[in-house]
Amino acid sequence: MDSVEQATPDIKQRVQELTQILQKASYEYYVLDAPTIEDAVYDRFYHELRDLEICYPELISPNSPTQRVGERPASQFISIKHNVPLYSLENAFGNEDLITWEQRWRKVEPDISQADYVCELKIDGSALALTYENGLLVRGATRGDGVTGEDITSNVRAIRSIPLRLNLDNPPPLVEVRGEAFLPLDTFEQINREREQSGDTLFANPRNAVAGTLRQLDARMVAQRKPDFYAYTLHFQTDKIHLASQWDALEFLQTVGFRVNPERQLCPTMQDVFAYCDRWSIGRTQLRYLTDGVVVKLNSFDLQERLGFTQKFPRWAIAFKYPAEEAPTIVEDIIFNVGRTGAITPVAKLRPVQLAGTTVSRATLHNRDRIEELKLCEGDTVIVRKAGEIIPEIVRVLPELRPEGAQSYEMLTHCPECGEAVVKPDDEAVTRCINTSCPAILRGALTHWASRDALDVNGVGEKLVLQLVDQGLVHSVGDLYELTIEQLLTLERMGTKSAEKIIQAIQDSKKQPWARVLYALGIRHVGSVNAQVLTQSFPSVDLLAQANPAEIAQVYGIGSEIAQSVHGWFQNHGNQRLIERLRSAGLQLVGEDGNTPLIATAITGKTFVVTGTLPTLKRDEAKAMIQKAGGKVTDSVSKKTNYLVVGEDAGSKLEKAQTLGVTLLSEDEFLQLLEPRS
Ligand code: 1X8
Repeated sequence: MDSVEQATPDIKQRVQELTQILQKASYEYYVLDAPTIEDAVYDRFYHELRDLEICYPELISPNSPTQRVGERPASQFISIKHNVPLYSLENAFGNEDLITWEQRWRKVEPDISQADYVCELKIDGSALALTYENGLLVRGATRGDGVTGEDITSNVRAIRSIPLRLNLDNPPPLVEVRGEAFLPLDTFEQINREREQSGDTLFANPRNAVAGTLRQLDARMVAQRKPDFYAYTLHFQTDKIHLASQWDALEFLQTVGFRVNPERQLCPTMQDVFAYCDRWSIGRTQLRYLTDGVVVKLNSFDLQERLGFTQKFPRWAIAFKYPAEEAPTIVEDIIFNVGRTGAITPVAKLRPVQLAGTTVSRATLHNRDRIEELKLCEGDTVIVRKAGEIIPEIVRVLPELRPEGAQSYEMLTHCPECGEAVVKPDDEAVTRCINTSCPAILRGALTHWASRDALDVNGVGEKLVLQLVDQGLVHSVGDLYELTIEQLLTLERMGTKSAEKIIQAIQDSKKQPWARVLYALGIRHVGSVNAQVLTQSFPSVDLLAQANPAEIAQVYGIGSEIAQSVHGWFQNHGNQRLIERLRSAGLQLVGEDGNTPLIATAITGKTFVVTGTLPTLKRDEAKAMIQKAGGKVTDSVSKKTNYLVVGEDAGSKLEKAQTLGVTLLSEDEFLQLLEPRS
C-alpha cells in the first residue's frame, strides 16, 4: 500500500468503517459470546486497518481496535484517588443476618412497604474502577483501599470484554463503571500448568492469579492470560439519561457494551432472596468462574440514596457469603520438596480429612515467610481450606489446641538432599538449593527432560531416574545419550527387553524437534508455549544463544524477565557444555523447514519489505528467499521493519523507510546477507 501525503476522505471513511466493523465483531465475540464473523475475516479487516494506520498515523484513534495492547511496558504504577470511593460490603453468613439487615434498613425508612431486591453473584476476582470521558475509556484503576487505587489503564485496555468506547450516541462527559475482573477456571488452570512447566511458583487461586496478572507491567502478558470482566455498578451525572434502579443500570451497562452477569435476578421479597442464595450454593460449583457469595442490593436508586452509607458500608446492600470449604485437622510433619529449579517448598503432612469432596492429606506452606507467619508447631491443629484451589492450604493455626512443649517448625538451612547451604535472596520469597550437582535438582531435570511435553522418552520416569542417579550412572542430561544396555542391566529388576526398549526410546528422542528440546532444557520461565514462540523467532540454538536480552524480548509474548532468564542460561559454562554434548549426540538444535535444516543467516528473525524493480531478482523471488531463510516479509514499512530491499523506481515506501531510519539494502547487499553465518 503506497501512502500519499494526506489521507483522502475515502481513506478516512474506510478507517471509520473498519473501526466500527471490528468493534462490533469484538463485542459479539468477547461480550456476547456469539461471533458473527470468522476469525480469518476479522484478521483481514484488522490488518487492513492496521496497514492504513501505519501509513496515516494521524488517523489512529485511541479507541481503535489496534490500540488495545501497547508495546511498551510500564515501569511502575501510579497511585490515583477514585472519583467515587469503592465501598466494601457488610457480610451476611446466613438467612438470619439477611433478616437483621432488612429490619435495620426498614428502621431507617419505616414508610416503605414493598421493596424489590436485586441478587447478583459475588465474583471472586479483583474489583476495577473504569473512567469514561465523553464515552472513551481514559482510565482503569484497581480498588486499592477503596479511596486510592493504582492506575493500570494499559492493562485494563488489554481485557477484551471491556469496551474502549461506550456504545452511546451522546455520552455523558464522565461515566464511572465498576466491576470485577476475573480469570475463568479453565484459564486459571492452564496458567498454573504453564507455570509448573516453567518452574514458577503456582498461583494459589484464581483471585491471586487475576490480581497478579493486573499488576503485570507488560500489558501483552495481560492480553495473553485473557482475564474477563463483569460490570455491576454505574455512576454518571447527566440529565439526559434517567435510570431508576440497579436493574435498569445493569441493563444499561449491557447495552453500552459491557458483559453483565446473566445470573442476576429481581427478587420482590426476602423469601425470593433466600431461594436465590440457596439455589446458587449448589449451582455455583457448575460455573466457569469462582463465586464466594451473593450480593443483595435494594433495587430502587431513590431508596438507595435515602438510606446512604454507614462509616464503612452502604446500608442498601449486603454480601451473603457461602461458607468456605474449610476443616480442622492436625499437622503430622513438615517435609521439604526440592524442585528441579532448586526451589524448596515446605509441605505439611496432615492427618487425612474430607474436604470439598476429596481427602486432603497434604497442604502447601508455600515458603519460609508463610511458616513464620503461621508460627506452626509440631502437632498443631490447623484449619485447611480448599476453595476451587488446586492445592489445599493452611489458613490458620489454633494455638489453644497446641500440645504442651511442642517444638516450632523452622525453615531448613541446608538442602535435605545434598546437605549444601540453601539461599534465600531478600527480594524473593523462595528458598533455593543452588548446588548444580544436587541429586534432587538432577532428578528433576532428568524427569522433566523425559516428560511427555518435553522429549517424551518412554520408560524414563521418576523411578528409573531415581535409580540412575543413585547408582551414579547419570550425572547430567547429556549422560543419558551414552547409557548402554549393560549399564541398565546392573539396575535392580531390569530385564534385557526393558533395557533395550529404554535405550531405543532415548535414541528416538534425538528426533524430537528443536522447540521440544528448548522446553526440555528446563530454563526458568520457558514452558512449552514460550519454547514454541521462541523457536519461531530463533530457529536455531546458536541464534538464541547469541541473542541479547533486548533481542529476545522483541518476540511477541516474551517479556524482559523471560528474556533475561534465557540469556542468563546460555551464559553459564556448564550449560554451554551441555549444548555441545547434545549437539554431538545428534539432537535437533535447529528448526525444520520442510525436511531441510534451516541455515541461519543474518536474515533469520528479521522483518523485510521489498520495493521497486531489482536488477536481477523478481520481487516475489526475493520475498521467497527471505521467508526460506526464516525472515518475515510485510507489505508496508513501519517501526518494526528491519530492512527495506530497494530497486529502481521505489516510491513512498523508500521515503517512509528513510524517515523511520530503516536500513536500506541493494540487491547485492541483500544477497550478501543471505550467506550463512559462520
Ligand atoms: C463486590 C462485588 C460485587 C458484585 C459482584 N462481585 C463482587 N465481587 C456485584 O454487585 N454484582 S459488589 C462488590 C462491592 O461493592 N464491594
